[in-house]
Amino acid sequence: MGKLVNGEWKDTWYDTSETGGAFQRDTSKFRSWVTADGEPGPDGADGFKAESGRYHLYVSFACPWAHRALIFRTLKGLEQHIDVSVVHPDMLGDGWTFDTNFDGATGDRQGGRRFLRDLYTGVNPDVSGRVTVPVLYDTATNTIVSNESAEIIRMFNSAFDGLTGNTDDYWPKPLRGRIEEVNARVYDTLNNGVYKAGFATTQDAYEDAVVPLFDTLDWLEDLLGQNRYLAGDTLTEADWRLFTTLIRFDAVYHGHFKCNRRRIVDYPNLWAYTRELYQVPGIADTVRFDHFMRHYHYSHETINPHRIVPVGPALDLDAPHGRDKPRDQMGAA
Ligand SMILES: N[C@@H](CCC(=O)N[C@@H](CS)C(=O)NCC(=O)O)C(=O)O
Repeated sequence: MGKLVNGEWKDTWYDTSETGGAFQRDTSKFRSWVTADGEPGPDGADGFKAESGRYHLYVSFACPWAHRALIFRTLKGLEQHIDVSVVHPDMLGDGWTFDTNFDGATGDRQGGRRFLRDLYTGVNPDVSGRVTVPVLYDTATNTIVSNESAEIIRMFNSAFDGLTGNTDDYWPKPLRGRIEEVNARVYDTLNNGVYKAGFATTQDAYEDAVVPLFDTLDWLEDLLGQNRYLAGDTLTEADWRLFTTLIRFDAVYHGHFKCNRRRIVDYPNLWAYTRELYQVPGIADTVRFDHFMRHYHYSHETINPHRIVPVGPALDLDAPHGRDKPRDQMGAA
């Protein structure tokens, strides 16, 4: 675990000394956009034209943020157009590496690099900041388009539609207000909330994270008893952003990050909903329990110094989800 300072690698853990023991996530550095015609992105940032075979996606199967990008690549039929490299699940002194001695770790299939940081310094030799996945890389100009998953999934949602003919829309105009509202709470208290709980170095900082986290799970349980999906009857990006945290919760966050008031299997609606999303065609292939069990337990030495990887809960993700039944029978699989 480390970061780049003016292009030089420093092996350091997260610093919580200035924040009362609380973990604070850095903002992503590369924020350009792929658009259908290469016009600037919605915020006016540089635009890159959507073309088949031009972009390469770097992910970790362990990482919930990278997982969003992989899911959208699948949902939108982009496999033929955007190739992928998968890092090794261990994130140790050198950060993410392209070692291949773990099933599913592909190495750098685009440029043969040794470390993910080499991709960052290759683009800007003086770059500073954390070296994170996902990364969307442009092989035509050898630059990083984006390392912000929330924006990568919006690009994948529509920019390549002209190439794929897939016009499924997970960010539909009439639901955008509702999606943003749900995303804001889910991001702060759950997607990032599990990290705030797990990386806290004081009791207060831990409790400040874990209490709102379970308030949000209770709220979602109730919401999913009334609606099939978070924004109503339509499956949207809000659901996929929640899914990548739910699918890791019982295996990793419940124990390793001490989010242990309840498990997802203890919430009938949330658990059935997790199974429903898992069973969407193509999604199960993006879910690699072996990578996330190994990554978190083995990499976070400050939390788990002996690096013992627990065997993990037995979860039946293929059990019928029953979410397509009338509301009053939902969850009763
Ligand atoms: N805001 C980024 C966050 C990505 C992120 O933090 N990824 C983690 C893996 S789960 C990472 O690569 N961490 C490396 C580090 O912090 O040094 C996004 O959503 O794309």
